[in-house]
Amino acid sequence: MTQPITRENLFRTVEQVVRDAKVTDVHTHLYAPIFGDILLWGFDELVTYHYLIAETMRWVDISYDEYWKMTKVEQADLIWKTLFLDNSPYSEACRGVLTTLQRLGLDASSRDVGPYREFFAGKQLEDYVDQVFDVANLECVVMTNDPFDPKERSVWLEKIKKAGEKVDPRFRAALRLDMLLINWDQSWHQLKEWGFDVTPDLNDRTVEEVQRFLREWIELMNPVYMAVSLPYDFELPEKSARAELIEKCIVPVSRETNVPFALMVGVKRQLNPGLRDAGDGVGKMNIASIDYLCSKYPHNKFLVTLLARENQHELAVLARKFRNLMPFGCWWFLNNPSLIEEITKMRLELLGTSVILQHSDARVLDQLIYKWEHSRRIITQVLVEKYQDLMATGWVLTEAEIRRDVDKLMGGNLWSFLEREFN
Ligand code: HDL
Ligand code: ZN
Repeated sequence: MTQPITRENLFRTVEQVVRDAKVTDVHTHLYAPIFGDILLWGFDELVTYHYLIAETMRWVDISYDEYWKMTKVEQADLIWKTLFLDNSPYSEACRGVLTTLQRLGLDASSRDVGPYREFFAGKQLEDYVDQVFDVANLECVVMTNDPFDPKERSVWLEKIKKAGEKVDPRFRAALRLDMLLINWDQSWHQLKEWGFDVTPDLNDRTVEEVQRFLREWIELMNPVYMAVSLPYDFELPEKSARAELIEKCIVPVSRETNVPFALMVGVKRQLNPGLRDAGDGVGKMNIASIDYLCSKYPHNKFLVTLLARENQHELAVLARKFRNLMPFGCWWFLNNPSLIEEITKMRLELLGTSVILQHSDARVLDQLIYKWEHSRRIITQVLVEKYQDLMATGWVLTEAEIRRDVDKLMGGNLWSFLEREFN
């Protein structure tokens, strides 16, 4: 499609360009098939996604323990009946299951889970990964890799490091450091057991050894970034092990290795422990902590996503002040059409094309299909509105320019951010 862009063909052009854009999904909880059964996929995993557990437990009177004692199929049957049959499934997480089934060619109108389960039972994982990446039109996804997770750690050390097995290049690593940063009183013991000469107080030797730990995992994982999910009351500067580890270990190693530090801030951990992964809440964070990091470390690169809607405007404004700050995604409780639209409009108006609009946060492989289908629709609508505003001034648009903009917004800005030198 090379004809000039007109008001008549604008929507069709933008829709096609956004659909054609092969996405870099900057944050997921997916794993390459080499990691085995910690890669979740299939109907029962889709339906027992922790978002749907939270929504189901609002309706049923069984205890949380009774729920957790159920088999995965029993849990899925309970959720399907409660949220899909006894109520209309228009919550974003419910709707997502149906979008995925539909895009895989299944009949969402049948409401019969039997054929859905048969469809997935017939799937061979490696082929199915190809199918999902094709339907969702993805370039690659970034995993969440935790060196303190025994199952995952053994794959990195035994299969990848020792046996030299390769990770599917469509799955890029992210070195996740929650355990190191948030549970230092336990993680230092683990580091010591692994042969790092550390003590609980962060003396010079311990700082050196934590830096060595980071370098070794960066060497092994080749991560796109180092990441941590921090609570809403996270503050920097602060007198805490967490703050010292960030400033004395992560920030220097991040700059030395050009591996950005991704801060994901705003969770209120385990408001309801009985819900397990579904038990976390949200709180407004103090943006001054991000301001502190970006201004004190102008040569470092920070990727930031915040969980509270109330933090989104100040994050976009802060990104206008600091070119070493790259906001990304509409995270978790923000990953809903009404909020994606609001946040995307605000970001385009404040940051132009210098932002990474979305990530899926997918925990189940098949979710990539619906999370990107839904986000593409909203991003298309918002972009059309912005291009219409441009055309109203007499500005002339080309399809090539729209492709250029969209590629940046749908993940290309991550790769160019990695190339930047902030001297
Ligand atoms: O910390 C995170 O990366 C969050 O995304 C949590 O994993 C959360 O439970 C989640 O899956 N949100 O979508
Ligand atoms: Zn996540």
